[in-house]
Parts: sequence; structure tokens; C-alpha cells
Amino acid sequence: MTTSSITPSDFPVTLQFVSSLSAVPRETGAELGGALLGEPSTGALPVWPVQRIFAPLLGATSPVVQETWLTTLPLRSGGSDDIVWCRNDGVLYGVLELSEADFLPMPGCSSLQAASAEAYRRIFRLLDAQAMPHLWRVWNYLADINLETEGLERYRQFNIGRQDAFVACRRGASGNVPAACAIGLVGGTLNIAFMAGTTPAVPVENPRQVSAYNYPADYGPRSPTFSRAALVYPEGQEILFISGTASIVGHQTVHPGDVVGQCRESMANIAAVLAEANRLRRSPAFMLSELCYRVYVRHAGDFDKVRAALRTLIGAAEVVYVQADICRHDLLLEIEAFASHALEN
Ligand code: 3EB
Repeated sequence: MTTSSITPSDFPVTLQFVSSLSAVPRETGAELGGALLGEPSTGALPVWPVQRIFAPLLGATSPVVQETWLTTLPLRSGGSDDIVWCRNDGVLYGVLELSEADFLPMPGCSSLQAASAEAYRRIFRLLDAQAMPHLWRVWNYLADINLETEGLERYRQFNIGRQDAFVACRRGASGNVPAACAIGLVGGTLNIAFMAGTTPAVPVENPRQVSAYNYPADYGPRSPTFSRAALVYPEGQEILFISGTASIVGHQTVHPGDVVGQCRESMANIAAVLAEANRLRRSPAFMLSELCYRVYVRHAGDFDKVRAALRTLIGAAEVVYVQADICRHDLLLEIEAFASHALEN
């Protein structure tokens, strides 16, 4: 099964998203990059950059889902510094995996913190070299995200390294920062995918939430470096990326222990971010029902309740459910989404 919000007749387009519930659909030669979610695949991997997210899918008819960004514009690809990337004239997609074991812990700097800083420095170096300065969207995955080591939760260690790299690379750690998610998996590498462009993203914040880059120190010595959403502009298009969104109001978790309450609150947050995005949009209004969703559920046993709650909120919208850890121990789910519109010239 293949679904998409843009039909092939709309080609040529700079970026087209295709989600396929079959292991590996036929290669078209037009792949910029994508993600493979679910069970570790034994088959051959695509040659284009693919982020493998080893996490159980929930309620899926296939053990694997492949999400791919296609483009009809000429492609160039490369690899260096453990980054595999592919680009057209206006957009670059890359994936980077670092093994924490390759980074010696130092006093005051864990292996994960060092790996996180190095990962982002390498990304920024590549973007500089490729004259692709604007980081639009980042997908971060790390092992044991809630585990405390060396006196600090690993998500908080990651946040220190990430912010250090933004500052060291003169990017600034607030305001103009990418949309993102940061999700915990059972094991594996520090696994980061990113999309960047030649044109600036328009960051979008949520009036119901304190901006993450302004979180108080209760949530760690350094704030997370991401925007609640970003509007980005591949040529002829407007894409809305909504970051991982959870049951947080202000800066506090609400509805602890209540997964349905958290689901509704997360969707209220997404609706609020969508309204903000719609004040800044250049294409027709974005609607909740047209978004493609990815939902991370901490406990597989909560899946049925979450699906039922979401169905009443977003109807038959496209949703991929993944079992994974969320970056606060009291968060039971997180929802991210995006949509793409054509721009009138
Ligand atoms: C939150 O709102 C929930 O650290 O990149 C959501 C999206 C969350 C992105 C990140 C974290 C991140 O704070 C967690």
C-alpha cells in the first residue's frame, strides 16, 4: 500500500513524501532519503540515506514501514564523517549514526554528551560545505533516554551536547532553531536524520507552551534546542513540520498516568501550533485532518486506547504508531506530524 498527499501527476516537485507499508518498495531513482521503521531488516538496504528506527510498530499490517522523500530534481549524494547524504538544488537530507563507545567520557562530559556535540558539529560542517545553511527538521533517536548515568538523565546529557554544538557553530540556541523530535529506543547508536535547505525555515512556537529553548533548569542544565514547528520552503512548496508534541502545558507535564488525557492534551497542543502556523502560512490553511502523523507510545498496552482517542480527534488521518520511550519519564506518548502544500507562484 502506498499513500501520499501529492499524486505523481503533480510532478515535477521538489519533495514528495511516500509512505509504504511494504518492506522496501521498488526504487525509483528519485529518492532523496527517508526512514525505515520497525523490525531490523535482513534484506538489502537502499543506497540513498535511510534512517533505520528499530522500534516495534503498533497495529501495523507489516513489520516495517518505509517513509521516503522523493524528488524529481537532479540529485547529488555523498558520505563523509559518518554522514550519508543526498541533495538536490534546494534540499539536503542526511543520516548520521555515532557509537557512544567511540567517545571517552571525561569529567563533566559523558560519552553521550560528547557524541551529541560531535554529531551536530559534523552536521553543521556538512551544511556549511554544501552551502545548505538552514537546518529545517531533525529526527533524534538514542538508547535508554530516561536512564540516569553519571548523575544526569541521558536525555539531559544529549541536550547539553546538542546546545553546545549550536553555540560553537554560531547557530544560536533559541528562536531560529529546527523542528525536531528526540526519542528513546532500547539500544543502538545515537541516530540522527536531518533535512536542511537553502532557504530559511520560519520557526513556529506554541502559545500554550513555554518554548523548549526557554525551559527552566528543572528539566536539565541546558534547554532542548528545537522549535515547536517549522514552515519550510522547498521550491514551489510549503511544508509544515510539527515537532514531537506531548502533554506539556507551560513547561509542566499534565495528566501523569493518564494516557488518554495525555493524548487529548498533545492534540490540543498540535491544534494550537497549527493555528500559529496558519497565521504565518503562504499556502492555503493547514488542517488537522490532512497531516501525516507519527505517534510514539511508551507502553504497547496503551495502544488501543490511544488509537481510539485519536480517531475521535483526527478521524481517518494517516498515522504510524511506534512503541518507544519519551524524553520525560512521566510522558506516555508523543505525536509529530507534517503536511505539504503547493505554493502558487
Ligand atoms: C517537549 O515538548 C517534549 O529534544 O528535540 C519534543 C520534541 C520533545 C523535540 C527534542 C523533545 C524534543 O519537551 C519532548
